[in-house]
Amino acid sequence: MTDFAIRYGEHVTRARRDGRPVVALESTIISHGLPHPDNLRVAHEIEQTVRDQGATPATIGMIGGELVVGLDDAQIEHLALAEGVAKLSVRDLAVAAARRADGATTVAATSAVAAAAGIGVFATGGLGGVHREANLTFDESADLTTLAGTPIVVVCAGVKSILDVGATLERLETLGVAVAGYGTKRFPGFFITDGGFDVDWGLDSPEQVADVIRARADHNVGAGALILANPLPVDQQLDPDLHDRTLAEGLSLLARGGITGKAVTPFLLSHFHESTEGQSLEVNVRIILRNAELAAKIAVAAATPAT
Ligand code: PSU
Ligand code: MN
Repeated sequence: MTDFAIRYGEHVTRARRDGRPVVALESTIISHGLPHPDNLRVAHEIEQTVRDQGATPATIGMIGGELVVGLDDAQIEHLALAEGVAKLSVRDLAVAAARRADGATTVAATSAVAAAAGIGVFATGGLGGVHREANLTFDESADLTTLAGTPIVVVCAGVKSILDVGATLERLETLGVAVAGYGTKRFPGFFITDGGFDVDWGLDSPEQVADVIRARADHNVGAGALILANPLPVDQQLDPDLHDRTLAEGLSLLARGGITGKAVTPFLLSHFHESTEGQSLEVNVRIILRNAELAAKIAVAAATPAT
């Protein structure tokens, strides 16, 4: 008999047993989205932020082929610091397990695993989406198609501003993924507060989001995710001019370097972090921590019986 079953960290097993709120967290931001050594510190800060709100963090990733929901500190440190940690989307999970790989899970893989584990709320930084010039490269993140069939709330700051935001919103509509702004009906652009597009719905409190979760469960119609877009306050965003310059430069380096596929997102993020001398990194960390806090509040509200 083989056994590739999902493993649960002890803290997550206890929380599930007692019916306490759990928030899923991804590991690609740790291994591939943030530079060393900040990534390890931030990974712990994210978990602490979730705990401070009374929820249990379940960081998801793969260690030696074991798919783990609720990595412990040593496992998180390993994914943060080891060389050669794979970036795993959903399609990679079984192959990586069979090869006994170490891997970090993307939004797509983390949401799919979290939903399989019965976790309803997930916090990340920015969603993957349709890349600029996707009409030529066909580069659209598997985050989108996976979320079409995954009943989970993803708290994010919109899609990364390195993407084609308008095209991504169109694809989310086609794919049946719900989108709501948190406290706004403008869709944020990750590093920048306003991504330039309206959304149809605004939700204003963790309780309102918990009601959406309940309505979806009661209706039992459709299986798509809810993307809850939580913008940074304007005074905390990356300076929009600096943002636009850095992005233009990054995109031309990308073209010159012939960088494609799953290397694109990590390349652009690290270009931002280097060429803004850490300003974008600070913003990125702020985004993730704010989303972790909101996700934890939603998980707590969803675990509290509605009155
Ligand atoms: N958000 C961040 N930093 C990241 C990512 C999201 O703040 O590094 C990661 C997520 O794991 C997302 C992935 O799923 O980037 C998208 O990669 P791609 O475009 O190759 O699908
Ligand atoms: Mn891609």
